[in-house]
Amino acid sequence: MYKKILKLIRDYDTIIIHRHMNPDMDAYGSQLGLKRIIELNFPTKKVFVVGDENNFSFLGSMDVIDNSIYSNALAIIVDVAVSALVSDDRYKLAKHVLVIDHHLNASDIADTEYINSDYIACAQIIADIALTENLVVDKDAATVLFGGLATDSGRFLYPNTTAKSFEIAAYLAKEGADIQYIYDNLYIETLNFKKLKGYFINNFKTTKNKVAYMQNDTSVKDEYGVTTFVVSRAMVNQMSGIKGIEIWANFTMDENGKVQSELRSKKIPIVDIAKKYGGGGHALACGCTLSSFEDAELVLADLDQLLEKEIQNG
Ligand SMILES: [Mn+2]
Repeated sequence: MYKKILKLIRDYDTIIIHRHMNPDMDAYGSQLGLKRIIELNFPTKKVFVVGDENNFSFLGSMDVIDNSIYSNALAIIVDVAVSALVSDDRYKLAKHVLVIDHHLNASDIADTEYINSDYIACAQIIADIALTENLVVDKDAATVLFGGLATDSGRFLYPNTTAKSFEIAAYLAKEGADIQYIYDNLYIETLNFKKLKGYFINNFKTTKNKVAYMQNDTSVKDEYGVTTFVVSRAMVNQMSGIKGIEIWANFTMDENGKVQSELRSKKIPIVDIAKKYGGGGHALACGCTLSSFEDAELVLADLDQLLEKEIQNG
């Protein structure tokens, strides 16, 4: 399959690389790393990267290109396979669409696809292509790819971190990846963000059977100068990793008066409770949108009930 990917790259003079919206470091790293590798190994080709930007833009900037550039181009889409999530839908203008991803979803946009969910990061796939096919990789490419690998694996912590993940990490380190640069940027936080974490740790409550929870009205985001998304999604896991806490939930009032609810569990599946309230997600990490904090009490009662049953069943 890697040979087929390389043939496609060889066949096109212009290549535009896309990835998902709200890019994480794996999306950025896969995109920018692949761009650099193509430039190093096929110097006559024109390679562009497009999409929305955010805090991770320190890894590299996006190109602003005209629609006409797509007409004879190959579009490569990394770290995402479905149309609804791709940033910049002009890939549809390209002559051929190649998807390289490690999520479970089947692609609805690919002319050619390589999807391998055994790989913990898309960056691991890109690096493996370079390693297997003996492509030149420099410090810049290795650094951004290492960033993708380190973050999508939870700093080599998540269960599907494999020997292959470390093999690729070692390869990228040998090629000069600036690991310190990546970690320096990952572990730096704003003072407000750090203080907001402290607020969570000091103020969460627990139900009878120890569901940890927070209910945040809009004053929290105002006081700490952050978005609702940060209070809701970025803070939920301040209640994780605590002995005796199996389930935790974060309820945050948004600008429309709805309560954004993030539900998490160590081992007991909770997604059916999220679904009961119109939400969904993964078995142990899910969410729903509620009309009020009164409804949040209902969700908490259901989660508490679930733990009650667990306790009874031993
Ligand atoms: Mn990824």
